[in-house]
Formats: sequence, C-alpha cells, structure tokens
Amino acid sequence: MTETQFTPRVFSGIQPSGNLHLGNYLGALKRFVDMQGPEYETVYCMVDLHAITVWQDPDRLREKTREVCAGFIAAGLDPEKSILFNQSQVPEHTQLAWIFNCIARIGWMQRMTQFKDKAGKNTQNASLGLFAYPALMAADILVYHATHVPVGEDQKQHLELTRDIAIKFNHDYGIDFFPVTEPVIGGPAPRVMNLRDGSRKMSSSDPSDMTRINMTDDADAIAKKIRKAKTDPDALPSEVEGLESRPEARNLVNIYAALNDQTAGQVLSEVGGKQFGEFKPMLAELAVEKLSPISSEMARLMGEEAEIDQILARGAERARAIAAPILQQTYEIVGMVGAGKS
Ligand code: AQP
Repeated sequence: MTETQFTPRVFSGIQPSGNLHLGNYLGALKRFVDMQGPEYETVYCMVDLHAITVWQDPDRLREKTREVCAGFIAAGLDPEKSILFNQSQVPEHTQLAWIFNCIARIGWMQRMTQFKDKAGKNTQNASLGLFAYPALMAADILVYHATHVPVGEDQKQHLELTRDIAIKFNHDYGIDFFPVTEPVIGGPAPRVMNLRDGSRKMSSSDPSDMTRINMTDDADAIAKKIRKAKTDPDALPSEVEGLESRPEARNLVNIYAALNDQTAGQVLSEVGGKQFGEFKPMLAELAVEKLSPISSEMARLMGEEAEIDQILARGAERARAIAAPILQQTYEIVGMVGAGKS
C-alpha cells in the first residue's frame, strides 16, 4: 500500500448528557479552541447518539445539546472557523458505524474499561449501544478522515481502538483508505481528578456536585468547592517530583497550571512552600477569572435558542459535505452495489 496524504483535520466531540465541567474544559474544550486555526480544519460535535447509550430524558437532552453548543462558542470556538453540529444530524456517522461493527471484534469491545465502568456489575442489562459505543466513536472520527483527535486521557483506549479499526479495514480491503489517527492528549491536565477523591476522574455522573466544578457554577460555588477540596496537611513542594503520591495536591496544581497556561513546574516554582490555606484562594481567584466570562456568555447564548439551532443546522450541512463522499467511497470499497460509479 502506498502512503496516502490526508488533509490535516481535527475531530472531537462531547456528550450532551450532563453538566459541562472543568475536566471537559481542560481536557477537551480549551484544547479544541487552541487547535482552531490555519493549520487544521476543525470539526466538533455534540455526540447526542453516544449520550443515549444510557437513558436520557428527551427534553433534557435537547437542552444539554444546546448548552454544550453554547459552551463551545463561549469557550472561543467560532462557528465560521470550526464546524459545530450534533451527531444525529449527520447520518453518515451511524452508517459507517455499522460497517465498523462488522470490522471490530467482540473481544476488542470486551476489553474497553469505559464499558466495564459504566455497565457496572450487571453487564447483561447494559444497552447494546453502550457496548458498541467505541465503533460509533471510530466512525465519528474516520467519516471525516480526521488525522488528529484532541481528548482527555480517559479516551485513550477508545482512540487505540479507532486506530485498530482503521488498520484492520485497510488491511482487509488492501487499501490505504482510513488514516491511522493521532490522539492529541496533553497539556498539564489531561485527566482532571475528582475534588474529593484524587484517585477518580472528575465526572458529570458523580452524584456529589462538590466533586466537580461545573462550567455554569458562579464565583461563590467555585470558591466553596475549591476551599472544600480534599488536600493533605503538607506545604506545596517546589518541584514536581514532590507531588508523587500526593494525588489531590497534584490535581490542584495541574488545574492551576492548565488554567494559567503554565507547566506544573512553573507553578511550583512560584508557589512551592505555600500551605493550601494560601494556595486554594489563589486557585479559586484564577478559576473564577478564567471561567466566569465563559459561563456568562453561555448563559447569554442559552437565551438565543434559534441562533444555536441555526448554527447546528449549518454545521451539519458542512459536516455532511465532508462525510458523504467518504461514506460513498467506503461503500464502493466494501462492494455495495449502487453506491458509486464502479
Ligand atoms: N476529568 C476529565 N479530565 C480530562 N478530560 C476529561 N474529559 C471528560 N472528563 C475529563 C474529556 O472531555 C471530553 C468529553 O467527554 P465525554 O463526552 O465522553 O464525557 P465523559 O467522559 O462521559 O464525561 P464525564 O463527565 O466523565 O461523564 P461520565 O460521568 O458519564 O463518564 C473527552 O475528550 C474526555 O476525554
């Protein structure tokens, strides 16, 4: 097979299932914004079909889809520069997902830790969609021939599976058609941890709201959650090595670094030796300074439902213009009569 050149294209998505939180912002959204520019074509999606792999109230799903779209724009995505849409409106995602269901192996899916975490003990009762989720995610990415996918660290395994699917498809059909996508996992906070338990990731599904900072929290709520965040009694170290086996301290330092566009080392060179009683108010002030403008813009945009819906509809049109020909070529490769010219 000869090496194909793919247009540098970024794809990523966020589920409109819960409150957007600081983990989504630092692990994904902020980095989506950083990648918007002349170097890449950027395609970002509210993955509503992923959201319904667990039960969603229809009205709430509609509201959250618009809220995540508002969050994208408020965080700095420009709907002219980036393509913003909701997944269900581009049917090529599910059409390609079916083909990938036939490429991926059951054993690959059974190894996915997210399925195990979300299905819990009673896997027999989980939806088939939750099990097949990573094949749809591979289709989300590959239907755009995306070359780069910015995500938080928790999505690493799914991206490896996306690569496996692309490699197996290319191998089975003897063609270099799907790119072997690069995960873009990085920055100082690729995995933002739960504020009350540094061994678990910050998540929208944790029953306690005190474990996370929501993008819609006001200044008082942010300050209170940081004040009450679990820490240890020691002062902050001056070097990153000093954060080893101090997961809660490391988390707060990483959050500070990511919000302030610094490395953890730079932060520690400034705050090393300080107690949490002094560092936490600094972190709260920084978080409020960075997040408040986003949350007020989100609130404003949430009042402009028609504008959001128009942005999503236009984004879906632009997304389909890329996805439809790639799906058609896939059908031709696979041997579907009537799909193409051959
Ligand atoms: N804690 C996190 N740290 C860094 N990145 C994170 N992401 C999520 N949580 C963190 C990244 O956000 C993007 C969208 O994630 P998603 O739509 O898959 O949402 P999620 O992972 O389901 O988010 P939650 O809040 O953790 O939901 P539940 O509780 O349902 O699992 C992804 O790029 C993800 O890596």
